[in-house]
Amino acid sequence: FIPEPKTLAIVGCPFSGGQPKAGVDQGPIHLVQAGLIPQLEDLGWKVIFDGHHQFEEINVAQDPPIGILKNPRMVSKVTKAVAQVVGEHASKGQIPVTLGGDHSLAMGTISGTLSKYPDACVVWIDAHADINTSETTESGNIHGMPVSFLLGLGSKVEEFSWVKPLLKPEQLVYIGLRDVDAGEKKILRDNNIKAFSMHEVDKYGIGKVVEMALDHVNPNRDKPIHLSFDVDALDPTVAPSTGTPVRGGLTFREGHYICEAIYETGLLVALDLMEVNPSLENEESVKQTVAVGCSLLRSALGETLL
Ligand code: B3U
Ligand code: MN
Ligand code: MN
Repeated sequence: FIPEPKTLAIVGCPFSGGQPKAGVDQGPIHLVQAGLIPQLEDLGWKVIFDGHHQFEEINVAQDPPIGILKNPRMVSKVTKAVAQVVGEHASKGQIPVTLGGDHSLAMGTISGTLSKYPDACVVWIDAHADINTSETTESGNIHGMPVSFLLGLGSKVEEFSWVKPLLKPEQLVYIGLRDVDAGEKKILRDNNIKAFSMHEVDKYGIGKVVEMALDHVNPNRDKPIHLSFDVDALDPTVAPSTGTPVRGGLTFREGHYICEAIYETGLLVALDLMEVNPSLENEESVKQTVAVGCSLLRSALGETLL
């Protein structure tokens, strides 16, 4: 039995250390300034927001690469703090809504969710699989790796030993993939991880894809759901201001449909919106991307068309 929480906790995470482009740390500030909180209150939620996390106590004097992993100590410490905060909100029965920031933060958010709901499933919406290990990553950017840490794949990196491999492959499903590295494709295959790429979205339509995705991770529709939404899952014409745009993405409606369908299950326990970067593209693009971000969150939290 999962009590339906009526309270949201906004976890603003101005963090960019999992990738090289400045500005993604300003994503959460822009989302809140665009009116996200009153918009969610208008849907009937009690919304807690204690300000953006500054990670003040997190001080990493020197952070040379470990192997080729960039900013490993910083990413580890910040995501560990996020896990703590998300876990605390979840244990109070609140729905943590984490605003990124880059997607390395999901190492923290999902660890936090699983600490309270060990049987939760993860629905990961992204152009990318973010499942590189320290062996397969070519960029060394940790935002391309959080899923492998959560699953406990690849050789262990001591700095990240706090991340417990609590996620099992059958608890994870992807939608929207279209830029997956060769090493990642092998990982997905070897571990039998269910993924619906844009090919399947084209073939079956988004309604059927979401149904099949939920049938895989949540066949009886009785397990808590963590939705981790990377805004780059959307087509760059819909969400241009993001660090690694990939053409051929989800339409505005496909993205919103996913959020609406997850809300309709009544099983949502945690939500991430990641990779909004307000320093990329022009002012109009930034406004559009931030507005789409707010609107995806509203859809995942109960806004309906009728
Ligand atoms: N797979 C590549 C690219 C990438 C992953 N996530 C994003 N980009 N946003 C990597 O760097 O691991
Ligand atoms: Mn991502
Ligand atoms: Mn991505």
